[in-house]
Amino acid sequence: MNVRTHIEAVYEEVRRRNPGEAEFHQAAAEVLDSLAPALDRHPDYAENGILDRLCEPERQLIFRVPWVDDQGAVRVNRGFRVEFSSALGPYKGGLRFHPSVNLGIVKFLGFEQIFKNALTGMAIGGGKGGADFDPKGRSDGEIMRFCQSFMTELYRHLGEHTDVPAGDIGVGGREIGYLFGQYKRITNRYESGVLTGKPVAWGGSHARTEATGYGAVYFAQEMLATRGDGFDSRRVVVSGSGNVAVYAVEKVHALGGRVVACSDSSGYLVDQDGIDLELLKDVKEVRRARISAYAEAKPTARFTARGTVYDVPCDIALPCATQNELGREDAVALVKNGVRAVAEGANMPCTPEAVAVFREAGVLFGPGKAANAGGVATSALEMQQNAARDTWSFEQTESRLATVMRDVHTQCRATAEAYGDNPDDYVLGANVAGFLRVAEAMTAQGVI
Ligand code: NDP
Ligand code: 2IT
Repeated sequence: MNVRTHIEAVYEEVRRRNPGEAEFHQAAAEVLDSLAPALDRHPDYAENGILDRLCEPERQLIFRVPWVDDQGAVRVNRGFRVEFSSALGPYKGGLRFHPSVNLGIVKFLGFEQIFKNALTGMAIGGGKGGADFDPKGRSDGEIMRFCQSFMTELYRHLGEHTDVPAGDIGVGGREIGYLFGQYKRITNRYESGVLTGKPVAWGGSHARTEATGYGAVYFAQEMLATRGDGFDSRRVVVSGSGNVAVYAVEKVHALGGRVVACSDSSGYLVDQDGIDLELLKDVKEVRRARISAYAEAKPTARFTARGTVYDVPCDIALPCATQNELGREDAVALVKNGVRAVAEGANMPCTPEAVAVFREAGVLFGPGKAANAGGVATSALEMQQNAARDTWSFEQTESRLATVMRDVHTQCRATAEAYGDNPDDYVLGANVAGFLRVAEAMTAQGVI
């Protein structure tokens, strides 16, 4: 079988079977484009239909989520859970609550999650879910009722050995708490390991809140170290100002760098003094306000509603908001301003055209499935602690996270070298290394 023809046929089937799901097509193309050298060396993978099976989720759930708002009006949202692959462990991946959520977006995220989770070396399969619910401006009571209704359907598909959700955009500790409470009530089981990202006070892991942002910075640090470089005294731009962004800022500052800009969907903020982390946390985590509130509180800061955060000159860029937020023009601006490294804290924030610009310019580029793997890796550490009814210290957990990120980085480079000709090709390295681990398990488990 000609490997390239096979890959092309699998991609055509993805497009035919999932019409209109642009983000899923994009994520599938990105992985499939890397896999020819792996299939060349393992002809049995094509014969066993590994790619054909990987591109079709094991199970896809779509359900109605009715709830009552504070005015007494009935609202209806659409809930999703795509259980993509259980080759390496229970389905694992976050829940996203955002008005843009649709099946194609959940599928792209679930597909990415398969390879990301494989890269961590842990026993977790891939899945993702969420709802087209907009939490902005909703009261705690409305959030609680929504989460309870969401879980009233989803609980029957979950379990610590079956499917273990966590947070993503719009889902943090508060939502995980409400979801867990409803799961417990319906099942009459205190099953700690059924959700991760729980508050530390009752079964959550230390360092899970920080893990994705910290991990992305560790990954960038490893990439920079290959060129004798680091964060010290470097100017950094972070997009977004949510969970991943805030803790990326925290770790950059701990390593001696200076984050000069961050953003949210309303615009971006420049503070050449360096982002004041306490103020940022107060605005985003405590007050749940817009980022412009930061500029109102700090005279050195400037808020801009137009343009993009990538216009701000920097040495290192960490996109931590959402998919396709960094396009070709942004990449050109970053390169023109001398960017040295880009690590994706978000899932697929850089468009393929932007990635091509970085590649041509020789900019170090860490794709999300490697660079943001620290979040799900620490979720797997939370599952380990729950299974053992144990609690590790912050230091112990963070040190395990740092080791995982170093290992992911080493694995990407080694695989890029073994299957291509450039160890800096982290895209090839991450895709092939993740794929090989999943493909081996699928082969051993037979055609299922
Ligand atoms: P949060 O909800 O905490 O923060 C999201 C941030 O991104 C906010 O600043 C938000 O701005 C901005 N944003 C979201 N959607 C858009 C949009 N359509 N346009 C512009 N800005 C947007 O989410 P997280 O920090 O958890 O997630 C950020 C990214 O990281 C996502 O891609 C997620 O999939 C990825 N990720 C998250 C992990 C985790 O552990 N949480 C793990 C690995 C990856 P606004 O408030 O204005 O909407
Ligand atoms: O994209 C991701 O890896 C996450 N949102 C975290 C998933 C998890 O299960 O911790």
